[in-house]
Amino acid sequence: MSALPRLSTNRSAEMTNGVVHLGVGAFFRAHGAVYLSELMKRHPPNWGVVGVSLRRPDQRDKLKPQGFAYTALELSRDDAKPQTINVISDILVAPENPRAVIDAMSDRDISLVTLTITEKGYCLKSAAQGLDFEHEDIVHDQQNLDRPKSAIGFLVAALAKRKALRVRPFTVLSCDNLPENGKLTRKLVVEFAKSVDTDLARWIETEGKFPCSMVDRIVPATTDADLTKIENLLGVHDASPVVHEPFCQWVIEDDFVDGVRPALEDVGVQLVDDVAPYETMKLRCLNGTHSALAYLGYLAGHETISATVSDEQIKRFVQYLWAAEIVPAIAAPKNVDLDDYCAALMRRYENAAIQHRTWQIAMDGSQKLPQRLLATITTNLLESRSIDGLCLSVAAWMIYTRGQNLQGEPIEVKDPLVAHYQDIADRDLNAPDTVAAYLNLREVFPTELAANPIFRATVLKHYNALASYGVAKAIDGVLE
Ligand code: CS2
Repeated sequence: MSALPRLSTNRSAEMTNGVVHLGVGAFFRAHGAVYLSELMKRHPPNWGVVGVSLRRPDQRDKLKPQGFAYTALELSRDDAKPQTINVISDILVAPENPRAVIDAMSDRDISLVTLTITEKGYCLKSAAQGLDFEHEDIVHDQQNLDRPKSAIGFLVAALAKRKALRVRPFTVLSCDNLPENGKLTRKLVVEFAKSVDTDLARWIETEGKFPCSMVDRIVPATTDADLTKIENLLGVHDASPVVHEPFCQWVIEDDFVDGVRPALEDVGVQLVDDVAPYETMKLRCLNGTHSALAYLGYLAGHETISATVSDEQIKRFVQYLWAAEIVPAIAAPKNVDLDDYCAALMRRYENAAIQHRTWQIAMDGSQKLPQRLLATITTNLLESRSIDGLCLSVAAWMIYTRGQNLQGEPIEVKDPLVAHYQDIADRDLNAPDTVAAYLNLREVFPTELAANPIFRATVLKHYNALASYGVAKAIDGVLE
């Protein structure tokens, strides 16, 4: 226990809540909450946040004794800038009291519900197939809508309560790295609502708003070393700070229920008519290469992204991926030069003050690959462009999720499909059969792509190269 005084809140007594946020992990606390905190300094403080932890009490337990204030520490190569964030007024732990969450969401002062629940929090069967009605939380919520477990269940339960109380719906703002995240969330909420109450589904369809958004800031998991850094900088103990890079971007489709929203444009948020070009750029240029770096970097023995790109050959590989396989496949948003965007991304990756573990990004690959890598592969196949570097990245994911690195040491694989990967490994198949078994995972690979002979052969070629010769030689095979 630290001998230093605890960080405490100096929140304005006038602050009222306007937002409920589901998923109070490090990303939201270093991104959306930072924008809202900035906003509250200039406007009447009526966009305070009630946070909801859908699973564990840890965040609430750490933050409650400090009045839900915490430090956001911006780290660049030669500077560390702490800022106290004071916009969260409470954190509700859903499993302890799901009704309290529904009540908070149906409060008429709340006009916005934001979400950072990660890809798997949406309980998707696959992007094309929609909601997974066999998911245990969805099955549970259909039968117990008064005490849901899933985010989708909470959204529907709270919207139902608002409808019954004749309160306007809140706007649902998804802030997760999924394509057309707003449209997708609308689709899942309406599908679920239809399965419990068709009138409600119709009301949500006609009255509800689900703007799409693109969010961007690199936020590694907080470590004990970060806690110490903050103690040294501020002379206080903060039980749950967040660390982040200087870069920050939030692009939101300007489509809110009755036009009611925080004036986020005053604090640098871009409110636009169409988020799609921003989102495609970010998912494919940033998240696509992030996943490639995570698997290849981990297999090459690198612990962090900055260490991975300090390997000159891997750096050249990422630059090749952008130039030859990713950028030519996408349309730039207005006034954005994609080459400049990618060059800036490389500088962000090189920021060694941010210790972003390859293992952290490698997590939940089954939920990430489709929008980050496979979508670009599909475009390139249609447009007869190279898919070599992207397929090497997919092959690296296959090797990684077998659960052993190239030296035969165990890897702790975190992914909803981990049992399937284990099953494939246990069958002790040869390389072509292993690749075929992976390509049969319909949760990840769309049928048409999985059947494409060029794609199959290219993944197998790189799988063999990686398994036989390691990362450096496999990359050589793409770059030469
Ligand atoms: C990362 C993202 O963990 C991951 O999968 O690719 O969290 C990434 O850091 C953010 O999307 C950056 O905005």
